[in-house]
Amino acid sequence: MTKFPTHNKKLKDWVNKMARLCEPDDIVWIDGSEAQKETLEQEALASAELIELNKERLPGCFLHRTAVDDVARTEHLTYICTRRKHDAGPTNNWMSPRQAYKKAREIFKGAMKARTMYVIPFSMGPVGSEFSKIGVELTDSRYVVLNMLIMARVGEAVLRQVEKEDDFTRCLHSKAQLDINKRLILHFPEDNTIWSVGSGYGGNVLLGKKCLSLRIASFLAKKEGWLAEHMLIMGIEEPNGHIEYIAAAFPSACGKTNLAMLLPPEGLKAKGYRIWTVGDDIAWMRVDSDGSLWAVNPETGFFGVAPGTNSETNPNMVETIKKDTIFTNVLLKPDKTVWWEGADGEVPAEGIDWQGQPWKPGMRDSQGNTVKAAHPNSRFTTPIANCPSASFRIHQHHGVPISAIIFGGRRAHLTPLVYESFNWQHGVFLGATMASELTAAQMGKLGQVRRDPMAMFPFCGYNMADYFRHWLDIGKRMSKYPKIFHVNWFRTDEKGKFLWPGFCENLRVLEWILDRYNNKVEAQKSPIGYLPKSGDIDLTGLDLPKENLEKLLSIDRKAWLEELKGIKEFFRKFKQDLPQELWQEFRDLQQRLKQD
Ligand code: GTP
Ligand code: SPV
Ligand code: MN
Repeated sequence: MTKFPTHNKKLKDWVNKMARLCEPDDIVWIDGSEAQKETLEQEALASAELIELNKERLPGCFLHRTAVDDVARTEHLTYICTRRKHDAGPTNNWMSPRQAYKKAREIFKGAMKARTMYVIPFSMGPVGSEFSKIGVELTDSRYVVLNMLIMARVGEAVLRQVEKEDDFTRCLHSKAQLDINKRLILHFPEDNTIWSVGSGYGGNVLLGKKCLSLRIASFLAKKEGWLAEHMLIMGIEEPNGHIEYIAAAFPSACGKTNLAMLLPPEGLKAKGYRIWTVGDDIAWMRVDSDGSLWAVNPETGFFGVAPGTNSETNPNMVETIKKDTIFTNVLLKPDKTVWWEGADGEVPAEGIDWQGQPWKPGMRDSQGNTVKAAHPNSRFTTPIANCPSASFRIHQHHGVPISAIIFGGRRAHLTPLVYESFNWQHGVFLGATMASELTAAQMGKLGQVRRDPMAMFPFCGYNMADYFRHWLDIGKRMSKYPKIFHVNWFRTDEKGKFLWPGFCENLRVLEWILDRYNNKVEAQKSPIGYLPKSGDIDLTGLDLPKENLEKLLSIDRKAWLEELKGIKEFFRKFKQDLPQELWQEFRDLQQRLKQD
């Protein structure tokens, strides 16, 4: 066995213990060096975990294919393992820690035989910032190591931090047999521990991301008085140089990445806005001594959705992924570049699809369905540092002050393009009652509407009723509130066509949001919140039929009263735990909808 590069007893004991369980042939400590990364890449090419891409056109880029039943987060195999079931709440799968460890131990036992166990010390957030959390992930997957090197701060400096803090989140991962029947994603918030086995898919195995930075972090955040959220963070620079920061929670594959790095649309160019990307998936926020809310992005990379990414929808991302990027489950072209549905350029005449099979456009499977070149949840892992809009404040320990919080979902009907909450408590109600149509980001029924409070349904590490209470409490601790808004880019007309062009045009809505924050425009009161007055969303240069905007901002009272039934059913799941304030908001909304 290799030498330990640390004297920390907790860490050494734990690594030894896990190695006895998993029985790897060897243990390698990841030091964050370029040389070690290159060695791992070479080994991954030799073992066929990675395929090298065109060195001239995609320098430093690789392709990886997962098992066909391992392409998205498996929420039904994801558990919160607290001693009391009640602490996991009605929205989480629960297992007792004793049973969970026992079940998983059987799968982990000897799982790393003939493999190397990598020890990855990582920091979520700048190393040493009081905002940051340290984790150590043990894994038998080089793909995981190489992804973690992009997504988190990894290496020596982190080890020194572990020694200083004498504490870290214990993250154990093994591919084991990649058997979906022996797959478990287990969280033990009370032990600061994560065990993931039987998967090789991003959200299940890059344990710093959803598992630590959302599920474990949300639990810690509740205890320590801050917020861990599924949110993008972006800065909007006005022509005078002033930058206003916003955070937005949209469910998986609902447009966080696109919004976080948009380029101003043609019609607004004259106004001279510039967008700065702080993060596209996770925000850690706390109330600072100035009484306002400050946010950091704990990650250093993007794990973005490939399909639909092109120079029109997301030019900054197209630029970012030209180098140092790992592509997962996309099409391999004969010239060793990659392609996906909705990518730039012509549809390739042939290639190797995400399942490793020869592919041609228009191919059909045995059931007559079109064979996709890339999996709908195919992704790329790429460093934020390569993004042209990367904010200069990414590494600042303090983060950025937040002026507005935006909640949003994918709703074909009902919710308007944008509306503003009456106050913080009403804003929390908007977040708590969010709903969205399911996407390919998790295994399950596409398109089905489910309630997804604050886009955290799959990621809250404790009872969501307590989470709502925590949001209400945070509001009481601030003297300068961000305003809370709700947006929906996905409303459709009778023919199912999107009413709003979306993507870069969304800046027009952000502009209204900031104008509201800065008291520059009035708004129109409606039963559900404040709506923009006609003319207050700048549509310069946009060819949007007038009736579209009317439809986008219309409120169908009957449909809203119907929606209340779904909300009531959802709230009732929390029994007496649901904060009374939210029932009050519910009754007030009901009354407003029935009035006038
Ligand atoms: P996760 O990484 O899964 O947490 O999701 P995300 O919210 O970052 O998702 P992403 O931005 O990658 O969303 C991708 C999907 O949203 C693609 O299908 C895009 O085409 C679609 N999308 C993004 N913005 C818009 C928009 O403004 N309008 C419409 N209609 N679609 C959009
Ligand atoms: C999501 O599904 O919300 C993601 C991708 O951001 S994953 O990390 O796979 O969960
Ligand atoms: Mn996400």
